[in-house]
Amino acid sequence: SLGERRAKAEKMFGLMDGFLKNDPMSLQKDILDHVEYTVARSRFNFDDFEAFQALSHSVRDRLIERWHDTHQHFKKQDPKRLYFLSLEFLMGRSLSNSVINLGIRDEYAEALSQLGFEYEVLAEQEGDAALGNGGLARLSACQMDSLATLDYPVWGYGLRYQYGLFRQVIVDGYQHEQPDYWLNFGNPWEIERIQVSYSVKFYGMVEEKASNGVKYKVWTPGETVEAVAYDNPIPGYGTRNAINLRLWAAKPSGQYDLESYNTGDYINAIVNRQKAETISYVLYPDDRSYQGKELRLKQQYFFVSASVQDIIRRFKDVHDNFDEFPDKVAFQINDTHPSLAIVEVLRVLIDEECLDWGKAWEIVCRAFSFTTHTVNTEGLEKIPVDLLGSLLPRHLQIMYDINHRFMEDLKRKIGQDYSRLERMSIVEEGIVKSIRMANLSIICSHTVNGVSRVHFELLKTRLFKDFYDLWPQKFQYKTNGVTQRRWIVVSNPGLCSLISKWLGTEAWIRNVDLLAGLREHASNPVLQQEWRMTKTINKMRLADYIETSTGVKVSLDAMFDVQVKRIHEYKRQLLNILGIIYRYDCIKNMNKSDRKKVVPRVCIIGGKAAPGYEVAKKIIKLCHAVADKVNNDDDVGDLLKVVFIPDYNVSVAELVIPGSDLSQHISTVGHEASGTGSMKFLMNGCLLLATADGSTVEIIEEIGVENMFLVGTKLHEDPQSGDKPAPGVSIQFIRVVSMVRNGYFGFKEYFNSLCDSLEDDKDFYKLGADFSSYLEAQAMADRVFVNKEKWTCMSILSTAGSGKFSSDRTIEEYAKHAWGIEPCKCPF
Ligand code: H2P
Repeated sequence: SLGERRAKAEKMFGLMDGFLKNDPMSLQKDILDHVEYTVARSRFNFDDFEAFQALSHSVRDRLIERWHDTHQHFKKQDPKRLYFLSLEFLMGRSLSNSVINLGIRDEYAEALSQLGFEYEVLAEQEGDAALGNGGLARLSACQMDSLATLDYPVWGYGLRYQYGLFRQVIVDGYQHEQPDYWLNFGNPWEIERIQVSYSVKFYGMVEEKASNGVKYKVWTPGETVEAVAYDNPIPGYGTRNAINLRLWAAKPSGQYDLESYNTGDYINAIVNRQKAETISYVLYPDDRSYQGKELRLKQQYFFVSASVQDIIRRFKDVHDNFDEFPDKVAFQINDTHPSLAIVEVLRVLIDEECLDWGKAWEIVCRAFSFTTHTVNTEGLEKIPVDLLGSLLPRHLQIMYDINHRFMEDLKRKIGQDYSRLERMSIVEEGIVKSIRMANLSIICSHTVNGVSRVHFELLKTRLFKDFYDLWPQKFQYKTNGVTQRRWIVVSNPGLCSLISKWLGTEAWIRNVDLLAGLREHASNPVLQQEWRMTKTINKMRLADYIETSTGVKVSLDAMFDVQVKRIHEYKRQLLNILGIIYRYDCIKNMNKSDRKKVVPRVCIIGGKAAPGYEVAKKIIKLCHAVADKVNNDDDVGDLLKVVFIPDYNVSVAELVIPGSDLSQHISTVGHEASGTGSMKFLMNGCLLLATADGSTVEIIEEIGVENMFLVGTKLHEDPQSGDKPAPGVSIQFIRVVSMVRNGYFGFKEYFNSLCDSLEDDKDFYKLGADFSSYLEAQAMADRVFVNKEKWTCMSILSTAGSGKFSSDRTIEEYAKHAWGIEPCKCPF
């Protein structure tokens, strides 16, 4: 019985050492044990990488203790749990984050130094877990940190890609993609759970059967693949709670196809089975065009099916009917990528658990909450009906059933408004008949969330207007946030201690609103001095990195002006580069004495272009072409340097963000759903040069427009003012574009199409219209930068005003207004 097993376990616990100890002596012993037994190197002879491995295993042991206790506690309490489904998690490195959240960083640093190793050097050995593309994926990672810290009973679910986001290599200024086989050197942070596996079915056919006059559907699959769980403990900060991120890997199914083995083609039979593993091989490096890709759809269903089986199994462990399901289970779907989960739960409830449609439908509608991260209709996922019908025949039937009922209901409400009915239908007719995943998600979820207030307005008035008019109560927004643990405590230790010193407490690490307490000291010359000193140290770190990664030497006196994010036309890295050309041209045309007045700049750009996105790749090349010219021009020297940091990822961000003075977030108004990079810079006291787009509008409200450099549309104007006719294009704009066009930076032919796209009527992202205002904002930044007191004050006020943009706040809002979950804190 359970009681007996418990008593036995208690007794066995006495045989263990009890919980692991965290004094430096015990940590040393532990690290050496792992060197000897886990890494299997001699304790007399191991290098930095092996020391890092042993160190990670030692930290992992401590994580596992908390993680077990947390799950034991959740089991006992049986609270309503949240299941966070996302196809992307951009976790970055785990070591530093773990030791900080566990509260044992200093102890480890001391233990290592006694062994003759330096903690920072070992931490640098770790590669990034890059299982995602950009903002959406990093948001999931930040939210997991907050969920753990705030003690919520949560499970994250995703895919364990063998190849993460490609590595970006720059050759002659062009981007090349190389595979990121991140598991090559092992992954100490995951726990392989070979016994936790589920069969996932694909293809085949559906038959209708009847028993005792009741009709039911039977799906006989054509292919079965096994999903095996890999668990990744996520520790909270200042709590014993550690939650689980369960990632699925595909393995060939154990159900043998006797036929092919018996025909004697043993080798081929094995090779074919092995193909199953390809499902979880590779992350799609593009968030624009999954449309119609069979493998992508397979990935989606594979991850969803395994997760749903796991979740229902856990529920059934303690409940013998589904009445309480929506009171115990909340699903969060991160964009439409996991939205097949809705249909899968319906299918399991109806076909396997034999619930009737009405009951199953009610359960589903109470369980799912959906967040969209998109602004454009074109960005919404559609799956061709043919593809769905062949891969998931039963699911397609269920989607048609949902749609039929929805359409009938809608007709009763709105009458015969066929064009509206057509727009709201799950099924899109047309050359390629498709399923609209967003419509499906909205219809079946209790909450539809935007990621900033401006995004919410766009959802209501444009993207999902028809649905908003029907169900206004479903629509909400929770402005995105980022975790201050990763983005200040881990990545900017200098600033972290400075803040704690001036606030007299470390409590802000859990309650970030306390940062507002810095406001009263913003003009204090002592704090200002210390603040600048911290920045300089971070700039030194960054300057070293720039030199090793690009060969360019930069001056610490220059303003470090940074734009790092995925390369995309709407994010307008091109506007930045044209601004740099303008600056260069001005310097060239100045006499010597005027040059003395120029505020020196280092313009830093970083980010990856999706492999098939030609325009984005040209933008990267242009950046390099301009850098080549500028950096080798003796007239310019340290007044202007341009660097493109290759292979931008989370750990590079941890270095770049604390070391920047100014950061750019200049998307065309109405195009960025939220933006989260800006929040990380803000927390680190970097001034923003930004358009009033996405969450920047809310940042301005928090810090005041006078504490940043606004580009373009003013706050009081409608975010949709992007629709107004563009103001005239300036002479400066015409000049810089013609410099590129005429081959001033070389590669004339190659850049031709970029220049064409900037002509009046083709300038979709309004670079021409915003150029003058952009230059004004840049000039203003120069003027303020020379006034050190003013700049530092604005910088302190940026950090002080960043409290709202913690993912802790976002998660509290979701918990209260979307998921209905309560904290479940594991006793210490
Ligand atoms: C996306 C949006 C951002 C948003 C983020 C998280 C898809 O990320 O475009 O505006 O902040 O999701 O909600 P990104 O472009 O950075 O990859």
